[in-house]
Amino acid sequence: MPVTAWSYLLFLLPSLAASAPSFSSVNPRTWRSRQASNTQTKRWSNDSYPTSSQLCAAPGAQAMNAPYPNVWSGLTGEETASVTAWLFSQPQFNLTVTAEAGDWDNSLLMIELMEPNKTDVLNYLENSGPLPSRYAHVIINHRASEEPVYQDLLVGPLPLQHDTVTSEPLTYPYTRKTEGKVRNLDADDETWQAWKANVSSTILDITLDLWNGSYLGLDNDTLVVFGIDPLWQDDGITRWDQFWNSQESVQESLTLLPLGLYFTTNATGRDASKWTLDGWLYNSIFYETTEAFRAAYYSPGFVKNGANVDGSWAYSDQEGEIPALDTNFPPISIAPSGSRYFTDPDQNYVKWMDFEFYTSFSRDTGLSLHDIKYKGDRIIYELSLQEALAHYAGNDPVQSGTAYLDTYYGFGPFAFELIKGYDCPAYATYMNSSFYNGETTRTHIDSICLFETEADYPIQRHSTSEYASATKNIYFTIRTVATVGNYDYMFSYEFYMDGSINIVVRASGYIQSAYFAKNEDYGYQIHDFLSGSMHDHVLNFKIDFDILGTSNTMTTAANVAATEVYPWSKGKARNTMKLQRGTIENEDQAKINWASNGATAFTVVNTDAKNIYGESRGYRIHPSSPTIHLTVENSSNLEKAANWAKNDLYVTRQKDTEPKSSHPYQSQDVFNPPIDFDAFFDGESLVQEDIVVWANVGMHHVPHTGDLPNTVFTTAHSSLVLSPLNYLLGSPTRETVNMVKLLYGGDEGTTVETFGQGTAECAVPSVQGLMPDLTQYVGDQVIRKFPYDPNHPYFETESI
Ligand SMILES: *[C@@H]1O[C@H](CO)[C@@H](O)[C@H](O)[C@H]1NC(C)=O
Ligand SMILES: *[C@@H]1O[C@H](CO)[C@@H](O)[C@H](O)[C@H]1NC(C)=O
Ligand SMILES: *[C@@H]1O[C@H](CO)[C@@H](O)[C@H](O)[C@H]1NC(C)=O
Ligand SMILES: *[C@@H]1O[C@H](CO)[C@@H](O)[C@H](O)[C@H]1NC(C)=O
Ligand SMILES: *[C@@H]1O[C@H](CO)[C@@H](O)[C@H](O)[C@H]1NC(C)=O
Ligand SMILES: *[C@@H]1O[C@H](CO)[C@@H](O)[C@H](O)[C@H]1NC(C)=O
Ligand SMILES: *[C@@H]1O[C@H](CO)[C@@H](O)[C@H](O)[C@H]1NC(C)=O
Ligand SMILES: *[C@@H]1O[C@H](CO)[C@@H](O)[C@H](O)[C@H]1NC(C)=O
Ligand SMILES: *[C@@H]1O[C@H](CO)[C@@H](O)[C@H](O)[C@H]1NC(C)=O
Ligand SMILES: [Cu+2]
Repeated sequence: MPVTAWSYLLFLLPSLAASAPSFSSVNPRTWRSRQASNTQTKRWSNDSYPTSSQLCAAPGAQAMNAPYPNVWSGLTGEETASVTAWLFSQPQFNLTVTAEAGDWDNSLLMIELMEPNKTDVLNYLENSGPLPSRYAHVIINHRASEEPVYQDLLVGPLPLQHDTVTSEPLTYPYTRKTEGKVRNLDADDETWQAWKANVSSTILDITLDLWNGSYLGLDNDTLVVFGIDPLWQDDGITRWDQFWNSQESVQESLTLLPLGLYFTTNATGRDASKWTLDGWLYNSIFYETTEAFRAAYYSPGFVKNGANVDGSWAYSDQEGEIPALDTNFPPISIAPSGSRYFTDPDQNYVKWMDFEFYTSFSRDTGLSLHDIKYKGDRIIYELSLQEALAHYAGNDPVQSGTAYLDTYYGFGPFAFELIKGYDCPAYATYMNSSFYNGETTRTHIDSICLFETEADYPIQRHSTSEYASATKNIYFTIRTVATVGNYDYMFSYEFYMDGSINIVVRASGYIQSAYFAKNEDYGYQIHDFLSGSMHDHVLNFKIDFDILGTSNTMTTAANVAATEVYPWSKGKARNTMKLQRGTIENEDQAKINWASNGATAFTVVNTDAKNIYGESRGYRIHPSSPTIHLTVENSSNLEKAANWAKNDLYVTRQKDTEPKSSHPYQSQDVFNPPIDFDAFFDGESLVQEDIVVWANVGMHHVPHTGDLPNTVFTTAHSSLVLSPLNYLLGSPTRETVNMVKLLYGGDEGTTVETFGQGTAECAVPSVQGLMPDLTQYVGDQVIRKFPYDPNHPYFETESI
């Protein structure tokens, strides 16, 4: 979340193009018949551990062919290069190569696959219809204009044939019909940097006196200036900015170093000569002019507060006394038989036990899952992050004015290479992710991990005086981490043997803190002059359920208190409870909060698919750890830009015109954003229709001293679980052999029944040998797309 002007400068709007599907004229049927699984298991090379017994399997997923080509996979390198070349050849776009583009040049921000319409994909999958045609989604940063805009375009069909290429404004996924254009409030970034330095230089005497520091727009600046996001848009464009101390080491402590001096600028329009400095704020006193501030500063009795200064308190390195035995190597898991799942790396397809799905990767939201099947039937068409909000509050205008909508920065570009053995178990397998940035495709190697692991509790047990039984709880995870500015979001999708899917978000990294002065109502004082600035994290997920077909209904079952007279109660009323069944009939009823006391179960069912007992088969959705919606009502920062954050969950009719709840440039026009989520709700029936659930996870985060130096994943954690409800006739957890039954207490001693469990009679290399070689960590790979030379694709390699 919190990336601010400083990092925004560095990362100016990259984008995506994921790895390449090979498309041939296959339909799902013919493709499936070609499917062959290759279960050959790789073994550890025995140079590190020669042994007479067989070596345990090395990591690496089993290979198989996906049942059909991944229609959600990103553009191939050639496709991206062809679209780039075509765009540069069209005079109407008037493009300048990104590296040379200034504030008044048009440049190419993004090229990625336009996700195909569900209508077309289902026609392909279910009616042997044609493969959906492929289009590129392009965003041009149109700045050669008095009114700069981001222009969303659709270019295609792919592959581009030069005489049939069409490009049109992309409008159908947005509720606002403005030809795919969104105004760009950040077009004048270079000018803005100069403005900030100019303002700051006018009080150099004061910054030197207060902090022995300067911000003059020079390389040797010792202060940083950044402020609100979104900008205030109710009366022209208002900015508020704050001085921050700069970090003194490689550790990114900047957001812990606020200095408590703020200024506001009316930055309306592109002509900086018309911008005005509208005042200063220090120690809760507002000064309308620099002269007034300076006069007060040099007056007797002016109160100067202290500075937050970088130091080891803000560093995440080991510090303090090492606990007893902590230097002994801790427990680790191993996968002696190798991976027990399949992937088709060319198609980004994954299969584990009775689950299978495809993945895609986008600039805005990172990893998405598609066509999730359980026991051969689709249960979810799409499971994807939509947006992440971090809404702050405070007694100062910068905290009060901050409500990051993080798809602006994008999750894709910040999904860095994972740290093997730390972010994911040592034996995990990995996928790469790619995104488009400034005429290059960047690849983050090993940025998505896949692994099975054993929970620290069994999924089932029971015991009596005669027997004891238990079943291991082995589950499968696909995970990615995005470090968006100071914050690290870990996204995990976990699949369990009971048929449930857990959507888990964790947060770590640096908090964005506030200056302590008079901020008690908005956070705790956590360091010398520091307040942990209160904020809400709300993350919206799209869950497009398809339970045994697309005709689905959201039902409710509430535990309600009741007073009942029964035939057997001899006329006496009994105080008790009942199950109250209901249905979310239409979109007027479809903005939902979790019931108090967890009373109501929400389940997406197919009422035409009843089990033998007459109950509708379905999947329930419920929090598996606390979730929240936004505390702030009618946010002055967000206006209509995050209407999805007001409730816990929503149900809408699936529409090709409503594929997403948010757009990366919502922050640029909060009163009239590209997608007003409220506009999805127009009273339509939701009974046995193709419905989509939009559900929020998140946390109220009031940082305390334990958030220093970094927030920890244990408590900054929120999750939702989707679990079968009357979906099968019994528990599918009985299918695994990884269970045991002990018959004991009889005359013959104890019998151990293992149900045909596999054994692990193999040797591992030394335990140290199981640990990955972290010197192989490489950052990202950059492949130039324009000018494109397929024979010499590597243009530069640098980390971001
Ligand atoms: C690996 O171990 C086997 C069995 O001990 C041995 O026959 C073989 O030569 C070893 N291979 C290498 C490359 O050391
Ligand atoms: C094309 O962009 C340049 C700046 O890169 C600008 O000076 C020029 O006016 C633009 N041309 C047109 C026709 O808009
Ligand atoms: C996807 O659906 C939208 C809305 O119906 C439509 O405008 C668009 O043309 C469709 N895209 C394709 C590639 O058919
Ligand atoms: C910053 O100050 C310099 C020197 O006075 C001036 O040339 C420039 O136009 C100013 N920039 C802005 C954005 O105000
Ligand atoms: C002030 O900063 C300068 C350079 O940034 C440094 O050389 C000097 O030692 C500092 N003075 C104090 C008193 O910290
Ligand atoms: C910073 O750099 C400028 C320009 O190079 C120089 O004039 C100034 O003295 C430097 N300031 C410090 C504190 O080193
Ligand atoms: C900012 O300046 C514009 C004119 O450039 C003006 O219309 C607007 O009212 C000003 N806003 C504020 C908050 O002063
Ligand atoms: C990831 O990229 C690296 C470097 O190009 C490549 O060696 C590796 O095979 C890729 N991994 C997958 C799973 O495609
Ligand atoms: C928010 O807006 C709604 C609808 O306009 C209104 O009913 C409610 O009172 C407002 N709440 C606040 C705190 O302004
Ligand atoms: Cu937080």
